[in-house]
Amino acid sequence: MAKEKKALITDTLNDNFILTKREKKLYMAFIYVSIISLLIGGTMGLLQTIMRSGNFTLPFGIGYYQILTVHGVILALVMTTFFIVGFQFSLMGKSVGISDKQLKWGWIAFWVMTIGTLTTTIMILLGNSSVLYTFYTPLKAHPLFYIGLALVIIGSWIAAFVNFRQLYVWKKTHPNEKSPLFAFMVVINMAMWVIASLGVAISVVVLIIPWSLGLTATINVLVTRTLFWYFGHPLVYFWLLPAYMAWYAVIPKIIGGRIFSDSLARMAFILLIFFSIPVGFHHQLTEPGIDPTWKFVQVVLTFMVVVPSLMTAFALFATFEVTGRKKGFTGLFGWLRHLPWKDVRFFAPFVGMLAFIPGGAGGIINASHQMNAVVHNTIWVTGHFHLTVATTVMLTFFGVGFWLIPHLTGRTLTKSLNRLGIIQTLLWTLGMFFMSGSMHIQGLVGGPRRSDFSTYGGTEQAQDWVYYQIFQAVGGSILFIATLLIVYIYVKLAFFAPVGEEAFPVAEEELDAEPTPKFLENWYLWIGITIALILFAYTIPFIDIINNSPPGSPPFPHLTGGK
Ligand code: HAS
Repeated sequence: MAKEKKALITDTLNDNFILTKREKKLYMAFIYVSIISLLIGGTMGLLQTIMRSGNFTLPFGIGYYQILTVHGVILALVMTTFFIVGFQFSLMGKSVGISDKQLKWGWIAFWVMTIGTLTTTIMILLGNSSVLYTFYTPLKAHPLFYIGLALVIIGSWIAAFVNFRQLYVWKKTHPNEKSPLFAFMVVINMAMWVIASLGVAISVVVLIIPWSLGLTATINVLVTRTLFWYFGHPLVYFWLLPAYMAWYAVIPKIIGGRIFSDSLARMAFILLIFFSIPVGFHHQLTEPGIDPTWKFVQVVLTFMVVVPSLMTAFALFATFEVTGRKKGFTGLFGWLRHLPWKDVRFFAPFVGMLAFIPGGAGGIINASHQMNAVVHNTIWVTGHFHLTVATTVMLTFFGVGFWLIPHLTGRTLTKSLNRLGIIQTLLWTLGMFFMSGSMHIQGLVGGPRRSDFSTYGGTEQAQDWVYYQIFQAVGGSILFIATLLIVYIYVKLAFFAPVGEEAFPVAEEELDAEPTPKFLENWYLWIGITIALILFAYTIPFIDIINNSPPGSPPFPHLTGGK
């Protein structure tokens, strides 16, 4: 543990660390990259919606798929990963501390991820890697595009192992003590991330990079797609879990309450690691070449992964109600009035929670096999993920930024910045209402996703879709204004707000809470069950895919087809 650290006793139940200047620098470095990414990715989003309205073409031959690739890669893969790694490091630093050596490895993680990001971005900007964030084969990018992405993943693995080490060292010095909730949650999320990203790493390093370098002439499309979605679904939980960390363990403090149940929160995270990985086939339900029995198995597992989110909804309602009643608010919904509506640190994540109600319902529709046939590959799916990741997760991350950034830079959230934050949240919500709402409806009437308007704009059906696309452009423009506003607020919070001490809210358990059962920290058991579930859901169908791939002829060669 860092020698210069002093434990600050904030509560009878919690020993929290004061973050040192040196570690704050590291955590902020990750946040800076994510803010820059938001600005670049948001601008690309605006251009896309305007292009899709049918009234605009880009200069210099810049193509629709090029900006769609920048938008997807920079927002979905880069901005999120940098924010999450930085935020999680701060949670670990706060709850279990960080040593000098771990800090050094944290910087190595940062630089590896940054070099990877720059490499990939340059390749997309040069126009030779417009393969979208899913980089489905047989679309082929420049080898450096994949090498850059591999570096981002390797960097995040380094961060993950630093986090594992941080908890391990803490455990050694606190034998028989329950690990802090933040640290427990971060380790679950990073364990899930490492297990899941192994799939995409194997696909990229073993199959795609040799093929893009011309070392192999063909590639097995279904294998690469399957490995991508083995990673792709847990990827969405990798985004969601840090938002849950804030909902379970930060929001109760902000509203003046306490954690509803430490055990429930841990159980929800354990269920999320179990069921988030063996479900990738629900992205491939319409794909030939996968046995329908195994699609059915993975659909059942997908419905299991809904359970921890329902538990989270229950815990949040309970936190809000219990806190309100303790403060003396009565009646069936009277407790709602106690919530700090004017505090953006609460308001932004709360709107994110609200968005997750339709967002989650949309996910359940997607996962329902027959209904998936209606929405798959339509712009409904784009509407779904703009409600989930771009509203629920993003608004929660924005809410975190309002206290985390000033805490790390030694400044304070002023009343006027708080007010601007509320306006920003409302603008974001309005923009998303227009954009995601019209995407959902256009999807139901058959509007395709990921489609360049110039290729289908002349068709009769496209004339009916134009109105939805105009709504999307209006929504996109409002969202762009909201993006500029959040970047402005963050720059103010990082460099210009008054110097001071902004609190790092860490929620505490009820003083008379039941002790958390020890078995909830049985890592061997949880990781063991996770691996068993993955092997159950993937082994037979994967062998099947390889054995039944048509040999030789592209684009479906046998895995061993080679040159
Ligand atoms: Fe999804 C496609 C199924 C959740 C993101 N999803 C996507 C894609 C993305 C994405 C990016 O089964 C597109 C990928 C691509 O490019 O092709 N999704 C689900 C299911 C869930 C789900 C079952 N998705 C998410 C989350 C995401 C995300 C979270 C990002 C963060 N999704 C699918 C399927 C597809 C799909 C198919 C493939 C579609 C296709 O055909 O291509 C579930 O996890 C959802 C469970 C959620 C709930 C909601 C709980 C509500 C809570 C809020 C409580 C509110 C409170 C407020 C307390 C059950 C916790 C208080 C309110 C007061 C009034 C006081």
